[in-house]
Amino acid sequence: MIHLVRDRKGLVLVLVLGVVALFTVMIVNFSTEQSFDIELAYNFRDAIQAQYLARAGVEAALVMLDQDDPTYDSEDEEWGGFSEYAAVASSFLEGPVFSGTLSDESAKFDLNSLGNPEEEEFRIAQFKRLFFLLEIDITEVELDDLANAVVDWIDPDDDTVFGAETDYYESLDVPYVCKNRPMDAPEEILLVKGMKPEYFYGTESYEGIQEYVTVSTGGKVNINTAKETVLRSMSDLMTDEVIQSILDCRPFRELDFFCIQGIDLEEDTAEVNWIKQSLDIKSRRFCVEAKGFMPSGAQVNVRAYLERIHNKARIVYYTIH
Ligand SMILES: [Ca+2]
Ligand SMILES: [Ca+2]
Repeated sequence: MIHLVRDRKGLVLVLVLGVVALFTVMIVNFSTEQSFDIELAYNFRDAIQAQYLARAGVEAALVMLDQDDPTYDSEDEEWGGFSEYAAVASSFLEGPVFSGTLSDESAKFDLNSLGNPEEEEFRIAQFKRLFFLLEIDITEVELDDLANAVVDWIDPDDDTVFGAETDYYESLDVPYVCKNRPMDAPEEILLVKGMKPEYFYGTESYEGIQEYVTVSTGGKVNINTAKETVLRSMSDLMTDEVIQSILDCRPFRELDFFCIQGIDLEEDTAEVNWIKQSLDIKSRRFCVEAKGFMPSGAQVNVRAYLERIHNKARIVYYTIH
């Protein structure tokens, strides 16, 4: 614990979270000077403080990514220890609790890559393989229809070939229009024809796709951080031997595949070339989940997607739940 506190990044977190302490003083003064219901004011104060506590976590993640080496990304870097730093920083707060995780979104399958016509064939196959690997209870026909409907949801036209476009969505009891643009968050897939909540969140008998899908990473998967199931979903050529050798070779500091066994990556086929093109060693999109918790029970969870462009991280999506 002590070495973490002394660490530069740990101190950054402590400093950022110190803002919360200042905010506490401000809010206390505010609430005691009012004549209206004090308890209401305290509840309001705690909710706001929990919110700022979570927000401070997002700021800390931004600082961490700004200081990170952008030439490669792997969990043995300092950002991979975000939850530990958060725990240390939280121990400096008397009463309030802060916790959080920082994860690489390029570890997952980018649903928006289904909208890229150049690789549609491989992406649809990957989407379907992911459902198969997770043993999701869906028939082949239903899965074909769902994959086509996701493509239609994202593609800019309103021409239905095999999937569903605005005509279908406008005919629903609660009508809405087809997005015809990339998804902003993975949960958006729940709006697509044929997608059931259990496919996303899972059931007692199978895991849903929630932890394996993302949006707008650019489509490439980071070979350093990718979940095994995501790597496996790319192709039938990604056998146990290939996956194990990738895990053994980590972390990759350069984009070379000499270390990978069990697949001939020199083979000049469309599938092998697509696999190579779809792998990377760095990421531009990260997700921070931050939770602020006050002793009174007030709790705020924040999820933010952070995008790092030209070595500068910024928030591109922010939700409080
Ligand atoms: Ca890095
Ligand atoms: Ca469309």
